[in-house]
Amino acid sequence: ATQPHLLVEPGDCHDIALIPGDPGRVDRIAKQCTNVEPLAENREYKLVNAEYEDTPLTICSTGIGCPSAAIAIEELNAVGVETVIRCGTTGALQSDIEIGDMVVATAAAKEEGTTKRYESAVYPAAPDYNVLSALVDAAEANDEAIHVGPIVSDDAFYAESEEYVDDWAAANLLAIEMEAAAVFSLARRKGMGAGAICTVDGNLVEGTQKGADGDEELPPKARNNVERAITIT
Ligand code: GMP
Repeated sequence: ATQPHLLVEPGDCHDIALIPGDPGRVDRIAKQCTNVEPLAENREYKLVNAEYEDTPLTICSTGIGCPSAAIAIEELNAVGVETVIRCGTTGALQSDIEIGDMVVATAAAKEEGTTKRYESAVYPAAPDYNVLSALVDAAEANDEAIHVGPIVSDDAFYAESEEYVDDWAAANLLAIEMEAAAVFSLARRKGMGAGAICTVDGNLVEGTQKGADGDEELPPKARNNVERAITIT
């Protein structure tokens, strides 16, 4: 049946989906692909099918936050997608992580309400090992500045105060974003593969906030990296 939010049905999508948060990034990723075929567009969800170096993929935006990302994972699963890779943005929590660097998540703290509706907070939000190692290998092969480690998925962008940021930084979490916990937890529950590679768009401990400019993008090299990563998974 046609899914109520993504507006796709079984058979429409490829096995692997790249899932940025921003629907605008769907087009920017698709520009680097061939055989681009628009699938659907509704609210924050934009979907296209495409090929990157002979690998067929679906690109689907999740919107901002775990509630919206959880709907995307549920409906991608319902139409047969097997692997989801979040390629988004994140704010650095360590001073040695620079804007434009990449963060590959080995876990996501569940600082959000969505996964608690599915399971107790003791269940881990972690990527699939095969996807994780493929992302690291691909990023290293591309000579990216990458940082591999745990991140936190928060619900409240504008409540990330200095004290709050310092707390997570002291725990040696690398970065903060808003979707990975839901992506990892739901994918695990559904038996899907999941991973996340995010470009750093600000440094919260250095006081460099995410830019107000909506068209700050992944640097071209980073975008290539994200897509190369896909071909390896
Ligand atoms: O601007 C919020 C969106 O970008 C969300 O989709 C987050 O995943 C991501 N993001 C990038 N940088 C940050 C940040 O510093 N804090 C939070 N909460 N989200 C960020």
